[in-house]
Amino acid sequence: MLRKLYTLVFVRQENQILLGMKKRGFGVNKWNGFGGKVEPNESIIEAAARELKEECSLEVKTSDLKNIGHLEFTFEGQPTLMDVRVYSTDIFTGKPTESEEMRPKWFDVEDIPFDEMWLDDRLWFPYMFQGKTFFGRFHYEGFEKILNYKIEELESMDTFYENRE
Ligand code: 6OG
Repeated sequence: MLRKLYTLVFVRQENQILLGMKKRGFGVNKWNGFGGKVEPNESIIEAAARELKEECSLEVKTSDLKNIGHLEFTFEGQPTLMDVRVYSTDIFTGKPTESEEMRPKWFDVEDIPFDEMWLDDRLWFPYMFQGKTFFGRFHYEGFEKILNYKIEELESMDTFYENRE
């Protein structure tokens, strides 16, 4: 199966999390973190910082991005696996600003708009909010139905990647 690498960044501030309403393309009309495809000439973490800046103008140092999770998405009948590296930070500069791709908005963590998000989010966000590192695998049929999935807490992201190689 062809694996494609993506990033997904969540910016935190006190009791809030920054989400963006996707205005076009994959996941349009859903709130999500900020991210996208890793380009051939950059590291995953550089891609994470670049996408955050492109999509909502916030700047982060790569050393302040914490890898908190690993998500894999497959879609029935499609040959590619989306390999999504999830990062979190509460250290950033700038003010969230709307871009052509995303409309950013702060949400209280008790008030996440799950009804307007990917179905998987309500399954793994609790791990993120409890400060756990996690692995999740989701197999979708279309975009609104999960046929099967697995989520587990990880001891650490480092041991997860060491054991996969
Ligand atoms: P662009 O197409 O904008 O990158 N992504 C998902 N995020 C969640 N929470 N659930 C999913 O369930 C997702 N599938 C993809 C990865 C797509 C962005 O959307 C994320 C990227 O940050 C299926 O370049």
